[in-house]
Amino acid sequence: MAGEGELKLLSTWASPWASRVKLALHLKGLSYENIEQDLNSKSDLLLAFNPVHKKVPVLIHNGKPICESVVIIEYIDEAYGSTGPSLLPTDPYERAIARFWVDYIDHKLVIPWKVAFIANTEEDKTEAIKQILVGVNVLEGALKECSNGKPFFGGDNVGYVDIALGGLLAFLQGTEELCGTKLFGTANTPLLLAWVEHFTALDAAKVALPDVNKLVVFARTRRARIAATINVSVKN
Ligand SMILES: N[C@@H](CCC(=O)N[C@@H](CS)C(=O)NCC(=O)O)C(=O)O
Repeated sequence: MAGEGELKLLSTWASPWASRVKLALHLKGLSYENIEQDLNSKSDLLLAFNPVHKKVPVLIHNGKPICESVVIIEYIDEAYGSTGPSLLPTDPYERAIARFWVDYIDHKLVIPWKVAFIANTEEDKTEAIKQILVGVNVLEGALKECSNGKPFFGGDNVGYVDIALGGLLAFLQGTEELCGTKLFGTANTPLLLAWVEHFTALDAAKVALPDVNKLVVFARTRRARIAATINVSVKN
């Protein structure tokens, strides 16, 4: 059967993409072996199982690798269809809508977030933050539409969009410290603010998400390293 057998996850504790997969695995009630990776010195296992991108997360199911967080979540949902709750809606139209919002999160939140995080001019940073805030406001509207007054994008239960956004949550919560802007507020995003409370209270979130303060320290160190690399390559 597709959903039987051994699950291993190549991940790092700070990776929001790996957090997505951990959330999906916990929500489905699946046990797995987590194999923490050192991205500064990539393991033979990671290079062998994700030779194209050489990135985490990689889920290894009965010895076969699956890469890319959203592909992995959909795989888990399909391969373990009869185990735990469904993560994607069963209705094709609702599935398409959920996929649309996950794509929106990856393009309209994540891309400008990365720019704001490493921007070396105030102008670039301000523009990127403006784009993130537009994205957050659009997501507030999406939550209103998708949730029908329930706590999650998936309604009463956590679904695909919740997992995709939830994996990023520790980074989004650290945005004020890392980029100088608070993303969720009572005035502009009351629904997302309530969503954060509901989401962080889940057992799966407690297990899968990193500590925000630890993540902020880690991200600052990483940013300093990226800045040093850029300076070196500019000088060369
Ligand atoms: N689109 C990928 C992103 C994965 C990703 O960027 N992983 C980072 C860790 S957060 C990584 O492994 N980076 C290693 C590298 O870039 O060499 C996904 O959704 O899984």
